[in-house]
Amino acid sequence: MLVIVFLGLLAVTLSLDAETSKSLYDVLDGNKDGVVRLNEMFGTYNIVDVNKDGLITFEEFAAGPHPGAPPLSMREAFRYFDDRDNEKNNGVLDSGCVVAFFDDLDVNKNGVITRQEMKDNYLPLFLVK
Ligand SMILES: [Ca+2]
Ligand SMILES: [Ca+2]
Ligand SMILES: [Ca+2]
Ligand SMILES: [Ca+2]
Repeated sequence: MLVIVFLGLLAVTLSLDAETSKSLYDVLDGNKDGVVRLNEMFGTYNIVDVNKDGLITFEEFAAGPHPGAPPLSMREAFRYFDDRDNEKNNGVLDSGCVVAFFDDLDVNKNGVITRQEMKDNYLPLFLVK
C-alpha cells in the first residue's frame, strides 16, 4: 500500500516537473527556433529585472518565470542562483547566474540548450545540492 502511494506521488512529481521545464523552456526560447542560446537567456534575465538596475531581487524573481513549482520552493530556486552568480549569497542575483545556469544546462557545451538537455538536466540542478 505504501509503495503504491509512493509511486503515485512520484508520478505526480515527475509530471509537474515536465510541465515546469517545458513552460520555462518556451519562455527562454524567445525566438521560438527550438534551441536556447545565451543571449536569449540574458533576454529573459532583463525581462525579470523589472526595474532595470541589473540585479534581480527575490521579489522580481518570484514575479517572473522561474523554477518554483513543487517539489521546488521558490526560495530554494532563488538560493540556487544566488549561489552561482558573481556576488554569491548576498540576497540579490546578478547576471553571473545567467552564465552559470546556461553552462549547467548546456551539458555537451555546444553553445545551445536543446529541449532534451533542459528536460534531462533541469530538475537535478535544483535537487542535488
Ligand atoms: Ca531560440
Ligand atoms: Ca532589479
Ligand atoms: Ca548574488
Ligand atoms: Ca547543448
